[in-house]
Amino acid sequence: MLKRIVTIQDISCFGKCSSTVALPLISAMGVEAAVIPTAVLSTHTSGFTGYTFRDLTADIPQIAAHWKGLDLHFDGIYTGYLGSREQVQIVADFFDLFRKKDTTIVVDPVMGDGGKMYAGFTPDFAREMRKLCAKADVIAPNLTEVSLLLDVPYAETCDMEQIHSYLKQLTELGCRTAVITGVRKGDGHGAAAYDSETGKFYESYRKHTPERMHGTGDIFASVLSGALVRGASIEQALSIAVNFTADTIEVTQADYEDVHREKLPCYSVEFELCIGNLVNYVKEIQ
Ligand code: PXL
Repeated sequence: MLKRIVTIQDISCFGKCSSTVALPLISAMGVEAAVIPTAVLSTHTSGFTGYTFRDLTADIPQIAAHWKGLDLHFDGIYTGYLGSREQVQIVADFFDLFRKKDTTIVVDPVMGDGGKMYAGFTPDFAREMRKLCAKADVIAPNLTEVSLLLDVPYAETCDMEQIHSYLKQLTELGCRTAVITGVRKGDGHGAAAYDSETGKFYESYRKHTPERMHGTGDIFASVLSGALVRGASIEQALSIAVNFTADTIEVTQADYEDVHREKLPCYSVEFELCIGNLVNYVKEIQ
């Protein structure tokens, strides 16, 4: 039977991230995608100025109440960028309302990148976000978000011993599995995971590229969520998410004209050119 994910994150009308990435990728993975928008922005906030921002905090409980009346069932709940600190508790209540035995909850605690918080976020947002991480099955922070969640200094690169220690500390927030994205190892770039129930660690890498590109964290978390809901193990979901994200970065680098290169960080990656790869990765899931 067709599985269904609801993703809870903003709509950035231009700049390909959050919902405009999650919806097509989840659909491409053969999973129905529903959405609760947390805010509507004219663009995302990284690299653009003058963007509009409409906060939809008040709409979320109303959407949840309507859906509860419809008795909707979700196989997955995947949350990303939240539009206000108040939304953290509202989304936690949504988990309580819709979580069933077979629901997989993935929280991407979107708060920052490159050692900096995104515009509009404050340290008390990070403290609140720990509560949502506690209620998730899987969380997928980058190293900036790890530093905010664990209240440790940010470092762009860490050795594996440090990554393993962070992964364990993240699961101590209350989730079963923690994934850290943007992990560097040798000339590789990828992600590492820890399943606190089995005590096993997993890693997956592709070749590192120095250029920063926007939207890749949302691509990773969308694909991770889709793969888990399609029945992949955490090891397989990690590998599919790392490989697809790397595919999108490589295709974008090859395709971008030099004249556009300065816009690359905020125009985001050309994931559309890799949808066929994603369909093939999903076929590998047993
Ligand atoms: O990609 C994360 C993200 C999502 N949504 C909005 C953002 C960002 C990162 O900058 O600004 C609105």
